[in-house]
Amino acid sequence: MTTHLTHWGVFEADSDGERLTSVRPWRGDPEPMALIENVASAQHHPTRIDQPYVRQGWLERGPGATGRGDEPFVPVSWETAFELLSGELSRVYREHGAESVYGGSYGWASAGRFHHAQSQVHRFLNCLGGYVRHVNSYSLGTSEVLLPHVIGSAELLLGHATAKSVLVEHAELVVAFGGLSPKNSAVSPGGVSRHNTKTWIGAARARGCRFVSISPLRDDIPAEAEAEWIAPRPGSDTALMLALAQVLDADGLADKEFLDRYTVGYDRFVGYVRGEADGVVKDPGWAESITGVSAERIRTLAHEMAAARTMISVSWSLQRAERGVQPLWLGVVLAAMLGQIGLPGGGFGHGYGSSAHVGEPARGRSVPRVRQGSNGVATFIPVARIADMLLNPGQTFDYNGALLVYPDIKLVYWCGGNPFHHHQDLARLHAAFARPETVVVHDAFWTATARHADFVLPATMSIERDDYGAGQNDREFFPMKALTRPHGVSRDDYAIFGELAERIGVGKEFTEGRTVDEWLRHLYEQWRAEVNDPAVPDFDEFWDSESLALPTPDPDPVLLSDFRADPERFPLATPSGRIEIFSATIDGFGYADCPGHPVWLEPEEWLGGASAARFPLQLVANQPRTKLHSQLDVGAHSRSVKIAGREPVRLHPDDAAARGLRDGDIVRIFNDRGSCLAGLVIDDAIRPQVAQLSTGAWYDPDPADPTFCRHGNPNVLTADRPASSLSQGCSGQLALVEIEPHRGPLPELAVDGPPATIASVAQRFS
Ligand code: PGD
Repeated sequence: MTTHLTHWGVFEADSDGERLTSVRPWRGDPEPMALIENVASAQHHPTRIDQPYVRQGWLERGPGATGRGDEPFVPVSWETAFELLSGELSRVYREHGAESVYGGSYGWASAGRFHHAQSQVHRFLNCLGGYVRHVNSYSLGTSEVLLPHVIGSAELLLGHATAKSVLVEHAELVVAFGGLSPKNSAVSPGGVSRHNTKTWIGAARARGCRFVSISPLRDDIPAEAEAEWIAPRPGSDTALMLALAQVLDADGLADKEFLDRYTVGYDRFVGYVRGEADGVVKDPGWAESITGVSAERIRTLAHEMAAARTMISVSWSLQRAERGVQPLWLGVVLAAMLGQIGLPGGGFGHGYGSSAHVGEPARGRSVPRVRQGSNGVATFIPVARIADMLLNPGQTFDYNGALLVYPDIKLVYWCGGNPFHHHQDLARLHAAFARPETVVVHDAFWTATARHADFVLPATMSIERDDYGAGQNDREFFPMKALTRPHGVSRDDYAIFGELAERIGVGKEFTEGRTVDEWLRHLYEQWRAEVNDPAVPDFDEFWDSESLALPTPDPDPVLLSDFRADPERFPLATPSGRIEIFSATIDGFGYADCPGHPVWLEPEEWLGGASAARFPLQLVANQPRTKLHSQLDVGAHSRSVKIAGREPVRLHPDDAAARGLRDGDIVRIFNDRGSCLAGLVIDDAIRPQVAQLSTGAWYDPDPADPTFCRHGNPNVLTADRPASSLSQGCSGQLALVEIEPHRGPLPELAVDGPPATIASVAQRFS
């Protein structure tokens, strides 16, 4: 029996060396997740990549895009793959330079610090001279850009939030914009050992805390919260928040003392709320017509917030949308108006329901990690601008006050991510991936991204290699011993890069002459020396232990308590040192879609807009419940909820009835960008006029039509439109759609098996 860490939890497993024979939740986890069932069932699935492959056209004609994503693959030996790919990398770096290589390679990959896929690919490409990188994430692309202007740093809210234990003890009212989703808070980058969402929410409720969940989905908060459910039109939370601010101001409930001492720009903001410039008072009546929430409830909620110790929580999903800057900024503004920032149980939180690590006390120390080296290329893109970059080399674009230029990319190297899962408007991404001369992908599975590559190199799963890891703010550091041998002839990303580096002449720089075992020891012992704590054992003792407990110096932190106590001594890292309700910096950028303080700006796609006449349902493309992103979509738990193999879409009974749809029907969801099939689940936990189709079904395009996904990937429907000029962040959470019954025979899926391969060509190249 050995334990193993995943982003979604720790499990104990028995193995016969080839496969896991039994998998159980780790004894230490009070709320284990069924997601662990995906691991063993996916390991030897037919979609596992068993050996290296090269696209037929690339083998026969050399670098060039024609046929990418459509042609069959040729199985080749590792020797052939290394020979061809090392030659191609050398050619591209020699002929076009490092700025022609996109190595941003976004993705969650697997838990484990040494085999962290992005660290490995970045280190490798840095040894070759560098690469065009990405900044920010799909999760938090807007927060990461906005929050430094408003409170000085995003990390404050993510890594140093008021602890959940403090909320349990002190919060009287939690107003959760975007809910407190139990499925999202079960996951954390790098792993989570003890799930606790239901526990802390149940304990707070038992103490008398009230929860108000503001979301189109009733189950965006656990039943333990016994929450009041308020369901505004998706994308209209900004108007609701402005009306709450208006009541606080008009009814004399705003904490003037706090606003004067700790913030700047309130006057500019409150003038807007009062309608001084545009003549529109942002009162509850105004907000009711936008949000659909009764003016009376908005008014009473503002009073309840002012009367109680109130935590305003904004989920990450709210900023992953068009105009995503506004509700996030307003969450901070409302908390400032209540004057409770820095007090236990009050103030502002961002992501208590979005990732397990938010609200866990910060660890006193990090864990060992691989050094990525230095990048010889300065050029970067905000991560969600990948398709724009590939389609528009040389074009300029805005980002956080700068005017940047897209580079001309010849080679894309992806390792540990699935852009044909995570990006918006997949047909457009399909067109963008037809631009580079060569695309290289390492993955364990035949994802849609692997199918859009020229070189497909089989990577091990984390259960097939030795590693160690700990999630962000998680208190357990786990040895992760290999549980089985690798599937087929797959290799660790490190081994693949090591061999390529050797052939290109930078082997010593990449491997520093160490095997995996030597790296694990070296990094651990280096870390142990830095930590200098007698309680930390040597590597051998750690390796044979179940886990090592990591200290948390302050188990019950309160966000910004030091700033509240002494704002002169502990200023924020904003230009004013205070909370910026009006940011002169952002105002100075002159973006029409992002002025200097939060405002209501109609999104292009929302139920109150003109396009809702043709597409009257708001699609919520949120995170899935039965897998992490697209990972292990072929696993047993993920498959258990599919309907005729398609991803489930949830719809309110009234909307289903209006379309003559029945539970279990296969439906077609469509808009002007694309369409997909899905299996219908009728559920009154969904707000009327909303359809919920989570992300994660592997994109399975009709061979003749990349806009049509046969499996149910919502990203054929979402727009590749930045959340704002400021952030250029992902806005994939919402889109307008219509739904109708699927007519005609059900098309077969192709993505649940391997792609077409040609062995006869292989013989010529072996
Ligand atoms: P994953 O499915 O986790 O999705 O996008 P991301 O690309 O991170 O992809 C990880 C891939 O890495 C998998 O294919 C897995 O098999 C592979 N992998 C795992 N371990 C290894 C390894 O060791 N080596 C190699 N080479 N490969 C490995 C997630 C992204 O999607 C995120 S973070 C968010 S928040 C976004 N959310 C939304 C959303 O809310 N709505 C929409 N419409 N779209 C979104 N997309 C974004």
